[in-house]
Amino acid sequence: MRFASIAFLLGSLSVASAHFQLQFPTPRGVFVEDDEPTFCDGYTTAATNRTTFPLTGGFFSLNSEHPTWTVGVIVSTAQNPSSFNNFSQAVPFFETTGEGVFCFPIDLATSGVNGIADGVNATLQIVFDGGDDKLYQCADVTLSSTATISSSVSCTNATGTGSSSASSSASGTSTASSTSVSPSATGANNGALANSVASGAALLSVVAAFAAML
Ligand SMILES: *[C@@H]1O[C@H](CO)[C@@H](O)[C@H](O)[C@H]1NC(C)=O
Ligand SMILES: *[C@@H]1O[C@H](CO)[C@@H](O)[C@H](O)[C@H]1NC(C)=O
Ligand SMILES: *[C@@H]1O[C@H](CO)[C@@H](O)[C@H](O)[C@H]1NC(C)=O
Ligand SMILES: *[C@@H]1O[C@H](CO)[C@@H](O)[C@H](O)[C@H]1NC(C)=O
Ligand SMILES: [Cu+2]
Repeated sequence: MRFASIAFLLGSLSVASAHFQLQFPTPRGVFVEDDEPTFCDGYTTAATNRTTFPLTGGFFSLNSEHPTWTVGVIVSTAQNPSSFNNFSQAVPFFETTGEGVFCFPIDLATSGVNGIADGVNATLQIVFDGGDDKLYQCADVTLSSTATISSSVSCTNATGTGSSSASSSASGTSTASSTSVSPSATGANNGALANSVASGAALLSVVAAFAAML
């Protein structure tokens, strides 16, 4: 029993400290790990400094701290969307694997969402599920039929050629990995990783104290 409780606590630790961070387009605000299971990572007001985003040939990139995950994008053309009801599916959900930075195409012009047009303000909400919870980050953009994404914005996949989605996905059981900090994570989120490590260490000492009391 005692071991079971400790194992349970350790299990929650590894799950809670592994999420995702949107890299591009720039998210509404700095990543807040604890708020990521809520609408727009807890940011309920649209940013006024919007990223100019291409109607066709766009992409979004994120850093995944989960080994197996599902991701999709929903979009709203409301000036300040406040509810999931204001969003429509722009990129259908698909499953993929790998930790680190990943980049996926998004073509809003062919998404079939009402109101998508040149000059329109929109909010992209990335919906990510790595097995612990559905997680959300938002980016506020202005759509443009002429803009292209600067070549200084990187678009790469941690696994090189891109771990494909539709492939025979093993069992569907996304087992939580036993460690949250993987050497494959890129340097892009050292702060977030450091936080994960720090909070992990803090929780470990709590677990140790708890174990000592038994
Ligand atoms: C888009 O958003 C910006 C910043 O919030 C605002 O100043 C501008 O008027 C909006 N444009 C349209 C077409 O609604
Ligand atoms: C908007 O401004 C904030 C605060 O200066 C900054 O952190 C963020 O990166 C900016 N967003 C964009 C899309 O430029
Ligand atoms: C957003 O969704 C809320 C809740 O359903 C609704 O009341 C509101 O009218 C919507 N806003 C827009 C701009 O569609
Ligand atoms: C990354 O992999 C996905 C498939 O999982 C693919 O659609 C995408 O084009 C790849 N991105 C790059 C930059 O190769
Ligand atoms: Cu997570």
